[in-house]
Amino acid sequence: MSSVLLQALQTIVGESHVLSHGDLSAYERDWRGRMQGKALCVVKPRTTAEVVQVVKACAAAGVAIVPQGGNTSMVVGAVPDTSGTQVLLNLQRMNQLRALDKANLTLTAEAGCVLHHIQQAASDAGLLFPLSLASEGSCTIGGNLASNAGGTQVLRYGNARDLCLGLEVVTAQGEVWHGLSGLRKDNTGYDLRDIFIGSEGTLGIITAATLKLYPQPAAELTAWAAVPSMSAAVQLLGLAQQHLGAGLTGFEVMGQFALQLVNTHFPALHVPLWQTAAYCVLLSHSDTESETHGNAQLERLLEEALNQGCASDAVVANSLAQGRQLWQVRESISSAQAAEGLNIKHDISLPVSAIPDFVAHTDALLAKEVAGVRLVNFGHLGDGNLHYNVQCPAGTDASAFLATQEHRINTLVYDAVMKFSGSISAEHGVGSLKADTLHLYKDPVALQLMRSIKQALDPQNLMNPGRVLAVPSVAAQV
Ligand code: FAD
Ligand code: 2HG
Ligand code: ZN
Repeated sequence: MSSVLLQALQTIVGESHVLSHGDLSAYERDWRGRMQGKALCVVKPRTTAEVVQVVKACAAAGVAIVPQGGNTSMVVGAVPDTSGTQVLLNLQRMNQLRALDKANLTLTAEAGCVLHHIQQAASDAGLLFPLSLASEGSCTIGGNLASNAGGTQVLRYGNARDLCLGLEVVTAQGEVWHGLSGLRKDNTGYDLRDIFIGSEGTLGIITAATLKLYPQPAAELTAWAAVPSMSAAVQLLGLAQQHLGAGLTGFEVMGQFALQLVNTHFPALHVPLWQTAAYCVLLSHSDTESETHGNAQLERLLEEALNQGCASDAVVANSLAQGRQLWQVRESISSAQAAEGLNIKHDISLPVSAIPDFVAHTDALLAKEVAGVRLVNFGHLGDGNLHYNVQCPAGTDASAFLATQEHRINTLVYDAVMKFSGSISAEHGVGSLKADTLHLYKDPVALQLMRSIKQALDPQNLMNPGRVLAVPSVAAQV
């Protein structure tokens, strides 16, 4: 059967775009090195019509499909399992910009367009596409929407869901939903777009999207501040909101050990003030008037923060280039963590007001329960989103540590997240890493509704099976 399917897929997309031999680790291994899968083959369609044919051929053969964009998922969402039976559908060849409507402030792009190219196309037209992630040089807009990505400008512009007006989707049955509307208002029933956004490839294949654009700000300014504690960081956030209003586009917090890792693994980068305080904050301000006006506002904010004691020191970038260097430090934390070794990630969401108590409680709990554990705590504080990550004790074997401690650490952290009314995924999604955990922390009625949607849209369970909703065990089915 599999050789018949392989031949059918070769006929649809062309022989050279079906890969089944050689080193396929770029497709089969996830970015974090948590999973090495094995695909039946990697299929790279060029058009929506080809995706339709691929989906129909797989459905007829009863073969599962794993959609993949840039393969930067943090939750093992986009690589096949180890069975060698799943077709990996890589969308990277679907990389055309279909339209840019300046008056409507919209851009329509195919799913495989790399995020950075979309940002560039908007900028070339004198506009802004504000979705911004450290992986933007390789992640795709299809992957961003499928995982409802967040990033560093959510505070001002929202997450991927908020930036999307319409979708084109190939359903699990191989039909095309032509939903590429550029409408900002459309109350004609259930919002199908919002069902596919964040569905992590489990309901259908996103083949194109119509995205919201914004005017470019007159000036972009960046500041870095050392802060004595997490509660001081939250106090500084409040001040920044008061002083900068909608101009505050990003507010990131970085713990000392996270910055130490950047300092160690990227010695060419200058990491300011990291040795002087428990945390540093990076904030960006998009001013609609001018650089001089924006700078003056930032200076006033920082002066007040220093006076109130919620910052102990601060620098304002004196050029766009210097601002970019500060952001590079922040965006290198994930790679520095990877260079330090395998690790445990907790991409958690909390009410901003609860974050200082959550951190005090959970830092102490982990220090007591897991001797020597190293916390890499950073994230999008302005959105209430922490990357509360865990590195094994120095000098220990990371794989062995994860094998024995990951489940226990996850339970400690996620139970604490629940205690403080949070969520176990803020922006990375569930993937396969959290699929077995979700049912412990999600409302049972919500889970039942999600299963009903999955059953209605993908009754054969062929779209990225085992992601988001774990396959129920036989015992659970009876
Ligand atoms: P993939 O990893 O290929 O896929 C992600 C999920 O979407 C998978 O479940 C996959 O099956 C599905 N999928 C992909 N394409 C499609 C499609 N066309 N149709 C249907 N389903 C599809 N995430 C954040 O939210 N914020 C961050 O700040 C952030 N920073 C990151 C920094 C680094 C260094 C890295 C490596 C990752 C980061 N991520 C972040 C995680 C990741 O980059 C994002 O989730 C990104 O949106 C994934 O895009 P991708 O194209 O790589 O998708
Ligand atoms: C970021 O904010 C990403 O840099 C990655 O979401 C977070 O590595 C992580 O845990
Ligand atoms: Zn993040």
